[in-house]
Amino acid sequence: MTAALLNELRAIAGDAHVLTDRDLRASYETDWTRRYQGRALCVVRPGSTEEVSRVVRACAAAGAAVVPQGGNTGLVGGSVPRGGEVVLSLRRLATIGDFDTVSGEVTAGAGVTLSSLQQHIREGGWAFGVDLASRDSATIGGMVATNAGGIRVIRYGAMRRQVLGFEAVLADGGIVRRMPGLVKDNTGYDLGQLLAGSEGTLAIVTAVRVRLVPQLERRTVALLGVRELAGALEVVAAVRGELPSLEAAEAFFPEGVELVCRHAGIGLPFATHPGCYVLVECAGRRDESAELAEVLGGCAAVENSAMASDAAGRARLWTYRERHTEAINAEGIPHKLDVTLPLARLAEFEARVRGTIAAAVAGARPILFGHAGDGNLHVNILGLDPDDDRADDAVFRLVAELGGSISAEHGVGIAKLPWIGLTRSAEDLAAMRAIKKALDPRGMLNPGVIFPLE
Ligand code: 2HG
Ligand code: ZN
Repeated sequence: MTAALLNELRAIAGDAHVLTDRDLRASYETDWTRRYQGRALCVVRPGSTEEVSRVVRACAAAGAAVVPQGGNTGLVGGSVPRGGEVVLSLRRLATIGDFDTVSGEVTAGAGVTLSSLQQHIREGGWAFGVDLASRDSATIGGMVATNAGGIRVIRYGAMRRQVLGFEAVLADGGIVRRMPGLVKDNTGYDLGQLLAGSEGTLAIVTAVRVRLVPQLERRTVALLGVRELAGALEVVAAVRGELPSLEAAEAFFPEGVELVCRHAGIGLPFATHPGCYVLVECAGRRDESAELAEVLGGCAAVENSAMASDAAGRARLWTYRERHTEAINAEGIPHKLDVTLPLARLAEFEARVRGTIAAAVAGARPILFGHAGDGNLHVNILGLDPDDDRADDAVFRLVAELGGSISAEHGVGIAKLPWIGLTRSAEDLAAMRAIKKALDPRGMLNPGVIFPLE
């Protein structure tokens, strides 16, 4: 059976695009954190939507489950096999087409990386509303499938807000196309929005039509030191209230800055650490540094500040935030808990979570950072065995107690399966299961993600 399926996949995608060799499979079988890995039956790399459809049909006929994969930058184990599935890589669907410079819309194949989309639309004077540190590898299809957020959500929303049209392959191989999509279209259910955040469990996104945003060249970044997160939130609220050009509002702490400085070989931003760092970026058609400086001048919480409007200076300040993930990974294999809280409870969460982790596992090393404007913190924990979930459990329970969600922008994957019931009711889960059953009755698409294996 396996040999017959492999031959069929070769006939569809070509010999060179069915990888069975262990070394060739390896990078598709381990996720970015290295915490999640599994063996694939093979990796297949179809070159068109029709080929994706034929691959899915062939797998369905052979009873082989499919794990769709984009840039494999996911952090919750949702893009790698659990054992014996066919990994369907969408990276070859990398065509960018039909760029409408009047309406500000473009069509991207699922395998287009974020950075290549950004470069492509730049010349037409447009930008993309979602940006994130893994831009060189993360793909548009994967970003829709996970409803990725990133650093500009405060202004433009997460991935689902960018989607106007989509094309996807269903579990039986059928193709649904709503292309190019319309800004207004209330003809029944919005399947594109349903697929955003479905993590490859309902259908395989093969292309999307996305809305673009104006390219705003005049940018100012301010890195500030405040005593504690509550002060950072005051600063963000003040800037948000005064300057609609606010595009990013990030928070991080000395523990992470220490790691970044060591890893990147750079000095501390200020002579001594403040209790909490906050980075804000404003972007517009004209320079707004004076306005930003005035708002910040009125914020009593600000103890240190550095501002930059030139590209090199802005990049230097962003380094302290953007290099957290890689600096942490260089230290060991972290547990990554991407959580979100009501803004009003975020400071309380931050004040309690380190103690919660220490009480759960002595010696665990938490590093917190995230998108302060969205109530989203990335609680990274080093010093834990991959399978030791005592700290994860304690953190998720605290999140639930404070009215938050166990996944903000990274998804459920397999990492958060045991805790989904903490922040979703039984009725809610039953409705989600009914949708899964309706679209993928045999459970062939990314089994074990969001819902446990049956
Ligand atoms: C970020 O905000 C990403 O940089 C990754 O969401 C977060 O590494 C993480 O935990
Ligand atoms: Zn993030």
